[in-house]
Amino acid sequence: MTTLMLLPDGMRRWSQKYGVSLDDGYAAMADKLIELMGWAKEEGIDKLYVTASSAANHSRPAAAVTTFMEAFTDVVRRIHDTSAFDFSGSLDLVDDHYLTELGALRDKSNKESGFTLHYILGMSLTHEVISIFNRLKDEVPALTEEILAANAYVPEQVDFLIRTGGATRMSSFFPLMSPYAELHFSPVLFPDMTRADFTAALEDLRARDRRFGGYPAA
Ligand code: GPP
Ligand code: MG
Repeated sequence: MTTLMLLPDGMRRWSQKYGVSLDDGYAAMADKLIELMGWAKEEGIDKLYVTASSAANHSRPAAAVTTFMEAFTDVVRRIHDTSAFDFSGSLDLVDDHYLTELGALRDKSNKESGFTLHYILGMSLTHEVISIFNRLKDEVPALTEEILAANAYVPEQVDFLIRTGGATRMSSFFPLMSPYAELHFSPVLFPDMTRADFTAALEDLRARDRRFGGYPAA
């Protein structure tokens, strides 16, 4: 089974391109995310991680934070009957009422569906490592790889990562324990993504020679 992480970037530019409000741009993101979940299921993907925000995104003006938090929460309101849902991240950065609602949606989401949508909120490698250290420093003699893995925001190895929106940087969206994640950068603004774009991204990723630091197979 393949684990995919999606960085849905480009909503502000999409809103400007089509002359609509930021709220409408993020509503288009929500629709596209639900559509993409269907494509992912068709492609045999059973776990979709979505970077809902970086830690830095939570320093945007309050109205912009509300816009993206509402849109991401709305997706879960619409899909929790048909998919499992989970979330993790720098949750201290997120308003309590969203955490309460997302927690309730997680609890009643469909655990039997065979497909999980998992949001990472407030992504930041530094926040992540610092919070793990501060939480455990009086309880364990030293940080180990096992402790990091058990407490990481993304609780498993990510195989493939797709970033839309044209930027070829990771910002702080890197999954800590996935050093061999294969990266695909798409110029498409996320709400414009088509099935063909998604297929092309997966074809590119599946063609990669994955060696995990070793020599190629003889
Ligand atoms: C950014 O779109 C998207 C989010 C806040 C979701 C998570 C962030 C990622 C970068 C994956 P935007 O508002 O930054 O649009 P633009 O890139 O057009 O400025
Ligand atoms: Mg952006």
